[in-house]
Amino acid sequence: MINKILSETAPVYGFCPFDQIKDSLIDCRAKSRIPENARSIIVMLFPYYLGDEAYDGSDISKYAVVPDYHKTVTEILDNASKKLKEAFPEDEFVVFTDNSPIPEVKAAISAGLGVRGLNGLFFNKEYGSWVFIGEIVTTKAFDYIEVKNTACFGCRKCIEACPAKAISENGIDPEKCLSAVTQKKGELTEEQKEMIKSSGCAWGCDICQNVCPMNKKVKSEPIEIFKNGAELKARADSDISDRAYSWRGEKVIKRNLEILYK
Ligand code: B12
Ligand code: SF4
Ligand code: SF4
Repeated sequence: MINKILSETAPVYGFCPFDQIKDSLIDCRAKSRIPENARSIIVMLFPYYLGDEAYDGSDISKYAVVPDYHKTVTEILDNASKKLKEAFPEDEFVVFTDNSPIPEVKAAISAGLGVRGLNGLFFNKEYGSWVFIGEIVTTKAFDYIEVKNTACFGCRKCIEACPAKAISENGIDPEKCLSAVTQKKGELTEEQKEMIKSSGCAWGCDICQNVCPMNKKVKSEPIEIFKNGAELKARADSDISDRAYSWRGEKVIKRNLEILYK
């Protein structure tokens, strides 16, 4: 029963014991939603890669081309959690994605779904890093698998290609990362503006993923909801509420577009 519900929800999923994550929870408001006596995290992957040709002429990163995953993935997870609650009324099932106290890269690795790259991201064997991670934290226990090797093969291509020099052997410096720069409010430095301009990307940054050998020959089989509604170019002229760049407000994406095109 549980596998039927989960396989209808995401093409890849696994179970991580909550105990393995409980000491590295991210401090955020969503933390209070974690159920008391949480025992497991059901980690699910939502592929969004549309194939390289699909991005010709795009001016935003791949994750922002598809409809905002915060909404779409949350809806999918809410639906699954309702079904799980019906099947197991005595248990709790709480849904998170991105805005989550769960360090999702770590949880996906602990669930045996893939490895961590030097660029800090999670890579699955079939889909590469082009997956959103979503999870259901539950009071239910599962059979867990033991996870051994979690590292990428360290070719350093991501370190060399990073325009912000944000990646080192110790992980990424979130302050320097261009993806974070594109999300910053207010005035940017000349150096930051130059970085956006030369990347050609008005929102996010895909450089350390584009160069990674683990992303070669991966499946371009996005989940159903991402097959429609792709928008290659950012816009700030109409309702952007279904776009991943909307959460910082219209001013930020407008500023970035001006940097790119003026
Ligand atoms: C904050 C955040 C950002 C910030 C900061 C990123 C960061 N790595 O700190 C910014 C805005 C820069 C960002 C950018 C991006 N993000 Co982001 N982000 C998050 C968020 C909300 C929290 C990450 C976090 O703070 N984790 C906690 C820290 C402590 O974990 P950590 O950095 O991995 O640190 C661990 C390890 O590095 C390790 N560690 C730390 N130091 C050291 C040192 C050594 C020596 C060793 C061995 C280990 C080690 O221990 C830490 C604890 O486990 C997650 C969602 C979530 N809830 O997890 C999404 C998430 C990681 N982001 C995501 C995405 C898609 C992106 C972008 C690709 C978007 C884009 N195209 O622009 C970029 C990629 C940038 C990059 N290379 O990481 C996805 C990643 C999916 C995947 N396949 O991995 C996530 C999981 C969201 C989701 N639900 O899908 N992000
Ligand atoms: S580019 Fe090389 S070092 Fe960087 S994440 Fe990919 S395999 Fe690891
Ligand atoms: S997302 Fe871009 S700026 Fe950030 S670490 Fe990767 S290559 Fe560097």
